[in-house]
Amino acid sequence: MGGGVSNHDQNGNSAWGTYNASSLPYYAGSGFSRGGSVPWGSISTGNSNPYTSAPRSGTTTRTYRFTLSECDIKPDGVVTSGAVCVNGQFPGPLISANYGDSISITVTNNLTDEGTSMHWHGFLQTNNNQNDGVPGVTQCPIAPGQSYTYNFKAELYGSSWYHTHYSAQYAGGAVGPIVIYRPYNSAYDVDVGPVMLMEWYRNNYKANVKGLMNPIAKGGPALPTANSNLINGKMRFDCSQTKLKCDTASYAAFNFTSGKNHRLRLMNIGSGAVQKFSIDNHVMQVISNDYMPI
Ligand SMILES: [Cu+2]
Repeated sequence: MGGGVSNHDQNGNSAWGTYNASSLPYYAGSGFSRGGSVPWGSISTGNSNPYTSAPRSGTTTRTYRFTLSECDIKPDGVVTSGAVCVNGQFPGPLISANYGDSISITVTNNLTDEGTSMHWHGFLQTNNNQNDGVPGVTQCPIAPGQSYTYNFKAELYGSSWYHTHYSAQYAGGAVGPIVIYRPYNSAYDVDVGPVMLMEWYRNNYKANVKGLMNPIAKGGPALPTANSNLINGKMRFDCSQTKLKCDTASYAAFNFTSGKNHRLRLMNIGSGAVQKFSIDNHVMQVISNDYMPI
């Protein structure tokens, strides 16, 4: 049993799950107005096919730089080893764009002993396989010390996430949210932003992968058991239940305003677990699923 853990020790440079995480705007950039001129023009969920109607010209390129490296974090207050962070953050920074924008992301691999690649979950990458981020299939891994720039279009809209696609690096923390602003099919007052759910393993992801790859002759795959379930990278483990070094961690916190209608962008950023989500005494309405308005 120890003292409280600082936000930096718990999640590196990430502000997700703290009151410092600001709510999201209605669109990326300036020069627009809600209910007036919007980046996607006259496209609405009622008059368009989300798969084919992305604006084709006059859009902006959103540029990001990601560096992957090992990091010292304690998402649930218990010491871990071999975690991987994007820009020193867990969860990683937000990628956001307007529907139809171009996105350019340079990924630098600062790991010392593994390749990497980054996958943009849910995008179709039409005629753009080489930017899908699957090592051994659509690209060679990015070698340690090297960079690769991904270019793709925000061809769908809604909420999703990105993750490394090499080994199980993403079970160790190399994940983050994607938000593509879009025509809305339901009114809301406040965009609370990503609510990222993820199971967390005390064991290094390398040890878990080794267990999963165990040959049948040697007893077969050993399924790892998660130790905590995180919301925006945070949970408080009961320190009386472990002999490992453990400090009192913070729960995820969100800003809500009484009487307002809030949009939550739920993401399962875990590597294995199915998640259930509800809020006591509140009703939720599903308005979108996997980049598809409902
Ligand atoms: Cu994915």
